[in-house]
Formats: sequence, structure tokens, C-alpha cells
Amino acid sequence: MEQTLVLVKPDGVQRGLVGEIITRLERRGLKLNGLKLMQMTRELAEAHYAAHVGKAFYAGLVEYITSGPIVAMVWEGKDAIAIVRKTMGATNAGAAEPGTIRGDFAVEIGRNLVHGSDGAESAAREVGLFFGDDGLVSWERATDRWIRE
Ligand code: DAT
Ligand code: MG
Repeated sequence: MEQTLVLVKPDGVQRGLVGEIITRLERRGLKLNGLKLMQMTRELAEAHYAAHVGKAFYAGLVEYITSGPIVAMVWEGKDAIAIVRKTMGATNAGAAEPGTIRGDFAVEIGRNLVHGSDGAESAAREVGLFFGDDGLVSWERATDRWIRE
């Protein structure tokens, strides 16, 4: 089953939106495999955002993601990567559709509340970065057959 890494960024934790964000992913029908509150080190932030090295916003991005605790999660489901991205909304929160997490709770790209892996390769890499040493839990849920036929 497909897995994806989701982060509630420091603004989401500071603003008390952890529960709201988890609720939206749970209600959508995705299944939680792993969850932890943590402080990202600069090293982890640089590894996580390696694709953005050299871009104008890179330094600010690393500063922001390490500025306070985050919640890291792994969510599972068929097409979980794309479903999470849709549920989050556009990267630039100011242009994100209402009904999405970013479109309902954020107003700009630099404080966009959440991260979700953008493809199979990055999901595998990011799940390993954040949960490599932890045991993820794959489990049967009584409601699974009411969510997928
Ligand atoms: P996403 O988080 O939607 O996957 P991304 O991977 O392209 O977006 O970029 C990672 C983060 O970097 C994004 O959440 C916010 C920031 N970012 C991206 N493009 C930016 C830009 N043009 N100006 C400022 N911040 C930007
Ligand atoms: Mg991305």
C-alpha cells in the first residue's frame, strides 16, 4: 500500500491546528502508520529540502521548518500521495482552494502549514529520513471495507 510523509509545520503546531489536520486526513479515509512530535535539526531540514538548495527561498525555508516543533506522520492508502496533496491544497496558500487545509487556514506560501511528499520516490526517501529507525505500524481497520469497495 502507498505511504506518504506528512509534516505539520511549526506554524501549524503553534496555531493549534495539529488535531484539525489529522482529522481531515483521517476523515478522508487515509490510515495513520506513524506519528511523532519532534524538533527538526538543521541537518534533517537540509536533507529533507535538498531539492531546493540554491533557490532564493531556501535559507528562509530551512529557518522556518526548524523554528519550532513539528508533527511528522506517515499516512497510508491507495493513491495516498496524490490524495494528501489534494487535501492540502496549492503550495501558495494564498491561491489554495477553500475546502483544502491551506485554503481554509493559511494565506501565503511561506506559512503554508503542511508538507506532503510529491511522488513515490520522494515519499520513500522522506519516510526513511523521518521514520527510518522507528517501527511503522501497518494495521487492519474495521472501517476499511466501508472506505474502499
Ligand atoms: P510543496 O510544499 O507544495 O511540495 P515545494 O516542494 O515546491 O512545495 O516547496 C517546498 C516549500 O518551499 C513550500 O511548501 C514553500 C516553500 N516555497 C516553494 N516555492 C516557494 C517560493 N517561490 N517562494 C517562497 N517559498 C517557496
Ligand atoms: Mg514538495
